[in-house]
Amino acid sequence: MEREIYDRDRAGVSDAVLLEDYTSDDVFIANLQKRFHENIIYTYIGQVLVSVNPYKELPIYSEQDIQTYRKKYFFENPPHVFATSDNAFRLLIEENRSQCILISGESGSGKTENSKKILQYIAAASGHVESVESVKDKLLQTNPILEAFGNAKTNRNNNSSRFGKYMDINFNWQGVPDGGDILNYLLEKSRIVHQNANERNFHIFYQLLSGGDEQLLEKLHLKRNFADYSYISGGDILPSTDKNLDDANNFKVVMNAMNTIEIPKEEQDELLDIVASVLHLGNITFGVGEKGHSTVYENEAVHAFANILGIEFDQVKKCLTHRTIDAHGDLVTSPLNRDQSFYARDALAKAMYARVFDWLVETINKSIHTPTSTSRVKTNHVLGVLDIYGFEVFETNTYEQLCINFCNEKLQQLFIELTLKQEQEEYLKEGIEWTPVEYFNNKIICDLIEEKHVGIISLLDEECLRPGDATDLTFLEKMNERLASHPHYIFNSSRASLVIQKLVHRDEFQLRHYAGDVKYNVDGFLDKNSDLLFRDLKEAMSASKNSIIKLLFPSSEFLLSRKRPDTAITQFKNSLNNLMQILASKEPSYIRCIKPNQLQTSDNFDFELVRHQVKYLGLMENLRVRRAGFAYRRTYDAFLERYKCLSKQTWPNFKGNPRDGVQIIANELNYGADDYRMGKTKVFIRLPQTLFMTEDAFQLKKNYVASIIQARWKGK
Ligand code: AD9
Ligand code: MG
Repeated sequence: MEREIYDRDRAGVSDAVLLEDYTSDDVFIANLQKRFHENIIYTYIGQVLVSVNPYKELPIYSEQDIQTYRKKYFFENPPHVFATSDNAFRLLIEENRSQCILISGESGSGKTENSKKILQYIAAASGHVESVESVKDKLLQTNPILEAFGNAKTNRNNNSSRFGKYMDINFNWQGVPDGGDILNYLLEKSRIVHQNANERNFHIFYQLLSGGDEQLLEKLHLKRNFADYSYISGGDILPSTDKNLDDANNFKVVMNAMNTIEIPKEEQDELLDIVASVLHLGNITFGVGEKGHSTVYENEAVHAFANILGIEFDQVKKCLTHRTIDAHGDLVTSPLNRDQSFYARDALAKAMYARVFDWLVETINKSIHTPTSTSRVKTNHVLGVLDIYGFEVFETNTYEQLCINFCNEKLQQLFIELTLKQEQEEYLKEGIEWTPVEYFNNKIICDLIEEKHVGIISLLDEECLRPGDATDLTFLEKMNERLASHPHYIFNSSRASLVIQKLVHRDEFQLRHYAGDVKYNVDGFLDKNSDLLFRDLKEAMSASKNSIIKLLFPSSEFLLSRKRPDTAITQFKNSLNNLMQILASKEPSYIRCIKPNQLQTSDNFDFELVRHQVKYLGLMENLRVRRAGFAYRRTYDAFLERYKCLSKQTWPNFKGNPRDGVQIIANELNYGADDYRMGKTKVFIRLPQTLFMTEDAFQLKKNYVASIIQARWKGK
């Protein structure tokens, strides 16, 4: 039976480029809504895939669905993440052009789920080759491990990724994945020591307590009760019915995945030792002793912590209550007060966990690196997938949001570089008449944040390194003074308008981002950016018998280096710039994810919530640019090869110049003069409708020919 694939207009339009009024966000969103209520969650804007989280399992990801999208042109099937995957996969394999798929959207919009579908598609579509099955399996199994350590339940998403992730999948000459490489960004380490109401710490803590057997828990001095551990009982500790939060079962899944990744048993044990030791660390408390100095309450937690990590008990006590400073070569030790001890304890917990997370990523990388080349391979056979936080605009935005929104500005820059510029250049190269589209170039905002010496990051670093009385507010004053005249920097001053004075408080500044205005509160900026760890803590860690901890806190860090390490935001900036270089060397595809409601329920489409996301994802601008140009283009050869059956003059073989052949078909199908342009090597089609019409004629012809052949066959 002929399968119905031409459901383009079954609900709304499958490509927003087809909307009559493409300037109205109401119309655009109504189209998404209509489709959503028909369980059609994917829609295109040209080549960009828009995905709306259905919050329910839809039967659209089966093996048969994979086959439907295998080796098909983009426009032959309804929009789908498999179409985006197939398109990238084929450009990679058939044309040797390395690819990346960039997924963005706010928390809970479905980025991670879509990224998993891409991996599922690639694993299935690349066929069954015995020698690499184990590599594919490993690639798939990286997810449960990283999710256990890097995901948590938040108010926005029960399985929220609290880190950004970029994964390269490498392919061998047969077009089969034979390795990969993962880069991770900005783990939200503050979650280790604090969670908001109804949120949780990272999954692994609950998994260990729920899924570890008696013997293991005894060895780790742990009880099965979440409420016993202060680091994980601040938020939500109630049992949940969410499958993502089936902790006991997920523990087994994670441990199995570690076996698949071939993390040696001893390292697995040491890893769990560290997880347990962080729980114990959180239970260490302090009192006030002589002269107001901090003292450690000698409870079970201190013993357990020292014991598990193999650090002398006295050294643990000392490092949590003292601070040693290297004053021009002289080591000077002074006691901490109680508050400082709590601060040191939390800083240690965060550093331990964040470093272990990096170690885990590196360990996974060692296991999945391509056998033929040991590290970061620079072949053309690479498909990258970026699953990273979208723009964040909350009631209160702070240091973390600045980092995240900076990242989004950089990605927008890349989008402009790779897509808009490239598009305009192609028209020029092909000699197509073309009025350049106006678009806002956000370079000015990237510069405002990252330019050397004058940008926000430099000013923040300057304040962090300045000895003496630097505070969050002196940092703000400095920015207000130096950036006062910048058109994208807004702040409260006696000279500002009353509206701004009311809007932006004295401890805030506002940035005019490409997607809209965001206010940032400076509270905590210096502390988070300096990210200091007292020397005594590093020294104690480096004395640990746990070989992972020993490796992660090398003595060289406090013995040799006098130079301060880069600040957190500078490290982030450098890793982002590195990422931009990696992405710029590839051809991008975009998936923009949308969350339909805040309640995480199915069949509920909150129009205003979606409007907000459409704005911050820049979708209307996407659509405007796409409409202004030509939606599709194809080389004359490729176009003729597919559609030559549509004219007697070109069928079965056209002997002349392919350009003339395409012209014959365009005439035959009555293309309007404005519907297409003939370039030097390609035909450019303005709207998908024209292409759909061509494709429909092609399908009709194909069916007609097939029925004639069938009739003849029967007649015989
Ligand atoms: V976060 O920034 O990491 O907090 P994501 O990654 O954007 O976020 P995620 O992919 O984790 O969101 O999706 C959230 C939840 O929505 C998932 O746990 C699923 O329960 C649900 N979801 C998302 N996409 C789909 C889908 N295509 N089909 C069914 C989905 N459920
Ligand atoms: Mg995610």
